[in-house]
Amino acid sequence: MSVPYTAEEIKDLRVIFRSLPTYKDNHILTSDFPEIFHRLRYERSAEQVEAYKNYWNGLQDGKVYEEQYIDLMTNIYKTYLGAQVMVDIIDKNKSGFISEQEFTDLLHVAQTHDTKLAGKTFEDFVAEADSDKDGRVSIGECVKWIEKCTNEKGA
Ligand SMILES: [Ca+2]
Repeated sequence: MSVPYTAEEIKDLRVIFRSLPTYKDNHILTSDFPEIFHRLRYERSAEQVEAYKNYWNGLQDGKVYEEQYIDLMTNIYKTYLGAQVMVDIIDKNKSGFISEQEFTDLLHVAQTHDTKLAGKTFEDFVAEADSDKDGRVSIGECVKWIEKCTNEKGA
């Protein structure tokens, strides 16, 4: 997972996506997550898969669209969480800033990847991520924070 996908590999990603049991009208359902991780040869614990499922179930009625999947897959090499894509989706009310509820939802998934994120409070998040000190964490600040936290990891 250290290099971007080639055009050929992206084609393969699409083939895999479209062959999933629930694929229909350009999306899959989260019930296919164990299957897709298996086909992509991603090793994820049952707990992580469950966290992804719960997360997406809350976001878009459990649907994942093909372009979102491709975006996630092609961005994931930068940070394994695909921080930019995730945060765009997380900012549910499109305010441009991360609310406490949005942060809580994000952390629930992120901490299954990196125990360094576990136990972070919203107050920690604002203190550490708000680099322009306006008291709010913008999407850009949030992406940088995730990258910083995950890059510090030793695992
Ligand atoms: Ca800020």
